[in-house]
Formats: sequence, C-alpha cells, structure tokens
Amino acid sequence: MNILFHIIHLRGLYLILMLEVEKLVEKTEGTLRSIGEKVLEGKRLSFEEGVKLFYEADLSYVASLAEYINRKKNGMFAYFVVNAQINPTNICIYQCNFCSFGVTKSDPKAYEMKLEEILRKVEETYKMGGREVHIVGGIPPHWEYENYISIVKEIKKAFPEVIVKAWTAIEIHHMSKISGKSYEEVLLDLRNAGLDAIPGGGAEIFSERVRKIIAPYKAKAEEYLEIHRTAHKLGIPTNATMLYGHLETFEERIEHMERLRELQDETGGFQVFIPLAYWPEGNKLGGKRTSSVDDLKTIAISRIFLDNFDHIKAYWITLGEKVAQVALNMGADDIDGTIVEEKIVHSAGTKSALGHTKDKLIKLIRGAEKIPVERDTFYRPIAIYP
Ligand code: V47
Repeated sequence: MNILFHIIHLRGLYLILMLEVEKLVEKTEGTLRSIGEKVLEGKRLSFEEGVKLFYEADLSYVASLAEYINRKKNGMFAYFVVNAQINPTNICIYQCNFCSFGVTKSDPKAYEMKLEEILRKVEETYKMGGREVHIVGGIPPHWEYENYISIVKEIKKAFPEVIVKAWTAIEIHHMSKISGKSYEEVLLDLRNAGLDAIPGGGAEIFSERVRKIIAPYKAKAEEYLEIHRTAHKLGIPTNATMLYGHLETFEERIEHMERLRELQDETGGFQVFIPLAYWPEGNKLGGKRTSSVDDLKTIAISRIFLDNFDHIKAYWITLGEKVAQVALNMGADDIDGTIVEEKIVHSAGTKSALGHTKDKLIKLIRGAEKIPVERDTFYRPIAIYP
C-alpha cells in the first residue's frame, strides 16, 4: 500500500512537471520560446540555439526544459553505482596546466601502487557489494605497454564478476604510441585482458585554442574521438566528459557537445555525458571555481542539447552533494557512485567527503524526490529502492 501510494505520488509529480513546462514555454517570448517548442516536440537544437541558452536563458527555464526531457527518458528514476575509483599512479609525463594530481617521477608526492595494493582495493569494494572499478591515473615515463594490460588482466582474474572500466583515451593513445599498435589492436588487447568499458576522462575541452593552453601535450580532440569511435565499433561502451569553468567560452562548450553528438549519431556507443566542473587549487592554471548556477545550467543545457544521450551524470565529487542532488531535478539522472577514494579532483580543492555508503547515496537521491536505482556500469538495474 505504501509503495502504491508512493508510485501514484511520483507519477503525479511527473505529470505536474510536464504540464507546467508546457505552460512555461507558452508564456515565453522570442527565440527562447521557439527553442522551448522544439524541446516539447522532441526536435534537435542547433549550435546557435545551444549557445543562446547559455547567454540568454535563466536557470529556471533551462532546468524545466531539461527535466522535461529527463523525465521522458528516465521517468522518476535516478541511478547510482556501488564502485571504487582507483588511481594507480600520479606520475605523469603530460603535466597539464589544469591538473593538480599529476607530478613528475622525482616529486616527493609521486606514488605508484603495487598490483597487490590495487587488488586489495578491488577486494574491499567487492566485499561491499561493489561490481565496478574505475581506473584512471597518470602516465609514467617508465611504464611499459604490459603495465596497463596486466592491471586489467589481474583484476579480472581475481574478480571475474567485477566490471573493469579502465584507462581513458589518453592512456590508450599513449599505449598505441609506445607499442606501435593501432588503437584497434590496443583495444583488442585490453578487451582480451578483461576490459569492459572505457571512462570518459581526458576529453577536457575539444577547442584547439583552449587545449593548446591547458593541455598542450596530451592527445588531441580528434584522437580522443577516434579512440572512442574505435571502441564503439568493437562493441566497447564508453563515457564522455567535458571539463568546463576555466578558459573556455560558451560557444566552445557547445562545440564540444556537438562533436560528441555527431559521434553518438554515428556509433551510439556513448552511455553517459559527464560535465566536470574545474577546480583551480594547486595547479599552474589557477583561476576561480565557477558558480553553482553555471554548474546547473551546464548540466541542464547538456541534457537539452545531447538529445541522443540516454544519461547525464551529476558527478558529486566535483559538484558537491547538495548541487548534485539539485541537478537530479534539472536534467541529470545519475550521480556516479560510492567511489571510496578519489585523488584527481581532491588534489584540486574539492571538499566532497569520501567514504559514502550505498545508504547515503540512496538518501541523497530520495532527497531529490527521485527513485534510487542501483545500476551496473552499463546502466542495467541491479536493485530499485522505492
Ligand atoms: O580527465 C582533472 C578531470 C578527469 C581537474 O567516465 C579535473 O564515468 C576538475 O574523467 N578540476 C578524470 N576536474 C575523471 C573522469 C571521470 C570521473 C567520474 C566518472 C567518469 C566516468 C569519469 O578529471 C580528467 C579531467 O577532466 N580533472 N583535473 C581539476 N583540476
């Protein structure tokens, strides 16, 4: 009875929002109204319309449109995963200006985890019921091709049930360089070792103007996209990110999303888009953390613009729990997971407390009046908590 009441209540909330958004669009004038009408009709926005939303629409307008789309796609469900992030080393040859995590080999903060330590962390997650490990780190000058392969292989050997989401396009590009193998050959080697999916890191911002300043040495936008294209063709699902809130313009944010949207039209292999808010402490680029309003507008506009993406992730590590919770009513339908340990954004100043249990994430989602769904890496539901 209680559950039935709950479902009717949520269904009511869903329908009320749909009607309110239709009324809101009717009351709006000019181009913003025609953009709203396009959203209601399920039509795709142009580059210019995406940019216009950033410059001219207020948060409540984009949030309403985004949530309208989100509820059509995902109903009242919001996803989380019981997972662990493992950052096996912070030694990195690239030294990107926005990054506070990567250091040189001689830096006193440099570390490299031993395989046993990595396996111990996977085991802890496994015992907690976790079925995903997300592996991303630096690119040490002395690591060989086998180092990357064997981490995946050993995890899969010890924990066959664990889904391994490992190595960004940046690591895969590097693996191709040091081995002389094509992207396809590298990806096949990784898949044979047990790789299941590729995380979205390393996209930063595709604009060549900004990339030259913030990440001059790492793989270019075209290389990132080509690696994801190749993975999709091999049936390996991937995620996509965008680092925003540093030097990029609104036009460059939409350009970034447009390139992802084009690739998604071609392959359909992206599972989720994750806007990552830039944190400025402890790196060469510096600057200021952008506002929460900008965070929420970026999430909402990405939900509206990326009509061929099923999911938008509000990554609580970069947003903070409260903003991530609000984002679940402004277009996002996923908050990532328990994570356990995270060093990349924590080195750059985020204060998001770690060590969240599954119960805490369920509570966070319920606080947003959404139905928590524990998922696996591929968005297959594991359990629903009405
Ligand atoms: O690529 C680095 C970002 C990314 C900073 O695929 C920073 O499900 C903010 O990609 N401020 C790595 N961000 C993390 C990542 C990710 C996270 C969660 C889920 C998934 C997924 C992927 O972190 C890097 C970079 O864009 N990053 N430095 C910084 N100062």
